[in-house]
Amino acid sequence: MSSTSTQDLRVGVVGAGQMGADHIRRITRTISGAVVSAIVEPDPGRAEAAVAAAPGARPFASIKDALAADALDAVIIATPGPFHEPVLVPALEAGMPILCEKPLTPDSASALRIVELEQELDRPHIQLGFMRRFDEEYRALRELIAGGDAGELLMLRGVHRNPSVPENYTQSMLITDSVVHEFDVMPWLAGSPVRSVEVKYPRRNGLAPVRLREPILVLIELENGVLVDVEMNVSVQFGYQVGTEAVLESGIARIGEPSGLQRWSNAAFSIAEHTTYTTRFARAYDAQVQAWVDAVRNGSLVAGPNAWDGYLVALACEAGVRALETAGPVAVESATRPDFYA
Ligand code: ISE
Repeated sequence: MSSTSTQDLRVGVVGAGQMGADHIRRITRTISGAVVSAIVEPDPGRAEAAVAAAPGARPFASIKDALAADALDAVIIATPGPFHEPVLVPALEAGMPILCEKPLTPDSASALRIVELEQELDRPHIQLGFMRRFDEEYRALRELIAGGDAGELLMLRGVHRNPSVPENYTQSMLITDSVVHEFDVMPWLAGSPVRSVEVKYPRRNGLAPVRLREPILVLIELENGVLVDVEMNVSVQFGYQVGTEAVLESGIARIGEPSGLQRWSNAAFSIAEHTTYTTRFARAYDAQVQAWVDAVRNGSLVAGPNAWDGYLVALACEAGVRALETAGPVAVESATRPDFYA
């Protein structure tokens, strides 16, 4: 349990569903220098459970009410993407530092509106919750690629497998809810933005819900010529896997292999496998939230992907959703990055 002090950052959490509840538990038990002081959650049952998990936190009906009561110093937004903009706008207008779960907003036009509003402040205030950038293996892979010891990066391969998905998960969410992470992390690994996105359909998994045509193979071309392929597969039943392989001129590097309990029994060898992202990326989420809290407390405010990164990902998602219905690559064209985000 983290100890609390009067200097602790007072964090308001908006949305106490799966990720919001996870962050509330994390801030209360693991993170140092912060407490959960306000919770905005319309569902009474969830709100009650969230307040019970965070001693001292007060429930509010809206972010505006929490801001008016001066109940927070910074905000975590963990509602579904379509509800981000109505929280981001008053929070930015109040000058709040923000950790916003992915996506920034559901489309590039609204993402650009947020980027424009943020530029009325003196510096970036929004960090995006692309937690993979805080995963130790992803960080090591990025360092290895940037170090150049194995030559230039040529290709990246990703596997992104979920055991199953909830009933509200639709075909376009293969892109906007799942591949969205690849649109952030692959350019970050390769040091180059997305140029085009193409989707190919292999044989359909008969175990997928009838509304989904998956798995899909996503081909992402980066501006520097690196080609990325991602297997997006959400009905694999057996576990949760996220892995990446980098093909370099004189070497191969791979991350995301199963690790943990090794077992020999019944004439077979096995290694424990994750079944959900909250355990697979638990350490990454901890590191992400701690880095954000530290950045807010030391005044730098952002310690990871920013709102401009969120805008670029929104553009790639739009191309990806179009690519679900289009033969061949769909181009991504971005506005010019303002110096504010340099
Ligand atoms: C989920 O929303 C996530 O963000 C996970 O990281 C991803 O693996 C999963 O496919 C999404 O549904």
